Amino acid sequence: KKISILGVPMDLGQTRRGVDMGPSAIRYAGVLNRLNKLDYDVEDIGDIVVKVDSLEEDSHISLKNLKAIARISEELACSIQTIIENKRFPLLFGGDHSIAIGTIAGISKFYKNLGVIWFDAHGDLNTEETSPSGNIHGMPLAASLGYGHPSLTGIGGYGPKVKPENVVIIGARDLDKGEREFIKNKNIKVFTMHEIDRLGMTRVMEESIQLLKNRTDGVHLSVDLDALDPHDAPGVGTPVLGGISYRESHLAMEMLEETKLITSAEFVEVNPILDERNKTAEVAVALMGSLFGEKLL
Ligand code: DIR
Ligand code: MN
Ligand code: MN
Ligand code: MN
Repeated sequence: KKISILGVPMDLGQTRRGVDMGPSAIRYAGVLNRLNKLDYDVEDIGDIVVKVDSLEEDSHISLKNLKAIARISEELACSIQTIIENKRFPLLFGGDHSIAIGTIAGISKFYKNLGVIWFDAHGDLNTEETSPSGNIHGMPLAASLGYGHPSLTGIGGYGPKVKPENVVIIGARDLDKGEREFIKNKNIKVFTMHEIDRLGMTRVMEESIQLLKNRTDGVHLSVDLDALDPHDAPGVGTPVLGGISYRESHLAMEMLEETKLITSAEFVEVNPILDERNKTAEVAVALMGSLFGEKLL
């Protein structure tokens, strides 16, 4: 398989500084060596340029950095399209989770029924109306489903990108009121930490894979590092106690690898300023190892 790595050093979707350094931290944690060892043809095409013009934003809009995020998302969607046209697997490094709007806009054009597996402590299902923060990193999944500001839902010139029945959220433990209603109304499959505790990660992954396997023609994996317990992944902007353990997260990646279901992936919210000796970037790279076929024996 051929992999193209693309960094998206965008921190405009939230207010903690440092997540723009995520791509460097992940590269520094040795991702290229790790994937090369697995006999992949890996190319690193560098980072998207994230330039901010302070005069660009409209102060009447409650969504923070809306125009810049929309502009960068369009560029990201274009870059991803090129990667897929070259028959390569897009592997993205964030940046905060708002990058997923552009990622999914680029990918979804190639699939009639794109599936999405969303590892996150949060739902990222807010819209302008329901968001408690105005932070766009809390909205990318809603935008991809076609809900939210038209500048976000219309990236790539089309939408919705994903159908609610093709989405699985895993690891949720901090959902806003509006997000809970959204999940109920749209009947979105969510494995909260409660289900992970009760069923075990094995069953959760078996059910997720079963759900998406026959229904989708490609599956995007979106990993917010805050899905993991802050003990294992402290370098994130919005840590929430009681998350997925290091081993559970690896088991999930290993099971996905066995099924060969995943056709694109992104690892987001790594914030080296909040991290402990690059631990969170190292966890992200280790998870990529498992996702791409590293075996314990
Ligand atoms: C919260 C936090 N639900 C919001 N979201 C986070 O601002 O919309 N997403 N942290 O990763
Ligand atoms: Mn997220
Ligand atoms: Mn999150
Ligand atoms: Mn986030």
